[in-house]
Amino acid sequence: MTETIAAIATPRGAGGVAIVRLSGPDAVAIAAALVGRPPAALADRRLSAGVARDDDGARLDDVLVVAMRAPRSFTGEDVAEIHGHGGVVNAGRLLRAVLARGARLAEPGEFSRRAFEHGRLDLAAAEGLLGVIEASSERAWRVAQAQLEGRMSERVAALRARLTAALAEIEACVDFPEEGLEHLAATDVAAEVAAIGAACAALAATFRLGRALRDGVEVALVGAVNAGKSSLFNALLGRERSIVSAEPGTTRDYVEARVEWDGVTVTLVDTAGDRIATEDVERRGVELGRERSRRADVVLWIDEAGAAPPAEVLEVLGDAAAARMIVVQSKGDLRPAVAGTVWTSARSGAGLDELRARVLAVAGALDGGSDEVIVTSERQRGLLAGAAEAAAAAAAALTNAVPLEMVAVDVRAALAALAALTGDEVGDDVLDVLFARFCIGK
Ligand SMILES: Nc1nc2c(ncn2[C@@H]2O[C@H](COP(=O)(O)OP(=O)(O)OP(=O)(O)O)[C@@H](O)[C@H]2O)c(=O)[nH]1
Ligand SMILES: [Mg+2]
Repeated sequence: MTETIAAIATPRGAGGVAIVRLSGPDAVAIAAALVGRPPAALADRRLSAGVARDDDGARLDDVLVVAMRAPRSFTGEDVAEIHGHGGVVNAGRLLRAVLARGARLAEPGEFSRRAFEHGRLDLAAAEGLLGVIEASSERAWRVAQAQLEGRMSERVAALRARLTAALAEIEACVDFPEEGLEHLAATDVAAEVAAIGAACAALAATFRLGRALRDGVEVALVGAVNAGKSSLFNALLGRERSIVSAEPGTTRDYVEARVEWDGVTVTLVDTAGDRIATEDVERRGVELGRERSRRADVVLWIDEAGAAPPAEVLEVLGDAAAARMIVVQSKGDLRPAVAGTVWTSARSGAGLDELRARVLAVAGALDGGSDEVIVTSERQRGLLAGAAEAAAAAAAALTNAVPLEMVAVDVRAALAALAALTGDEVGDDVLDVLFARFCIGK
């Protein structure tokens, strides 16, 4: 027996309306009882006004109640919603009243999970749904809506269909070696499997952008004392947030601020200037700045003369420091541009647009105008990378004349990863395709 679950579906706090949502076999009966009516009195998908009362008949709130009976509901089960006035206490009282009538408090994500279990949305779409709810920029929202709409699932389904067809060819050759092997060579299954693997890898690689859109990117400004870091930080921010002065060693602690560039949330981190500090406070400040810079997605090395960072700085920044570093020439109004740097002036604003674009490019988040099918979760990325690896292994095995049974194992592993992405299992579809394409009865 499935239990009937209930939860407040609207955000906590003061608001015009709060919604208590129920799903499960008793959802409609509980909502109806709350307003003192029989379940049949709630017409499907029609709002009914009523007075919600607790078990003892005490008045709780004026509400609107709606029943959405299975299967035409979000979860695919009977769903009911109670729309009451907003407010933490009011919504809490309504929720307690439905719990008292037999509903159980829902676990996080349990409504969506039930929707998935009843086939109302697949796993990729469920992740898209989460992305829509969590989107902090228009661009992140667009990507999430495309995923909710099924773009990722369609793409994965197409790859699965191609891979299933390739597996069918391979399986046929396992069963009928003489006729099969010639057929396999003629259709060039190896090239097809390799192409599918490459497509999976390309899709997995979009996660850099997906993650940037979801979590934002961190950009640390580092350099020697007085290099103009805080001035550039303020100029990029468009307001005076960090203290600027001609005195070297002005910034003691790191300072953070958020901006949005091209729909990507960017956290700028201004750090204490690098020098052999004599005071404890400054030394600690430099250390904290370095720690912060080590985990930044992009590091701006700021220098008035446009000089590259010393080896010691690259060492401190650790892995792949050079790949995520941009050398920025500061105070450009005082000197001509040095080749190989981004030439900027905090005073005149020169070069700031170019710097923003370079930051997004290094973070892999440049707006290419086609943010349609973007991997937005580590789960999806891992599965696609796994599928890519297995497909590449299968393609290599095919060209190296490894026994076909073993090739089929790799192809099945790739298929299983793709199936897991949308939450399906590899079913009998492989066999279905095989039998449909070859005349087994002969
Ligand atoms: N002409 C000119 N001067 C600048 C520019 N940017 C910064 N300065 C000057 O350079 C000096 C140092 O600037 P800051 O922004 O405080 O430098 P910083 O790198 O944050 O310095 P510390 O925090 O001490 O490490 C100040 O006197 C600024 O006015 C610029 O674009 N043009
Ligand atoms: Mg500073």
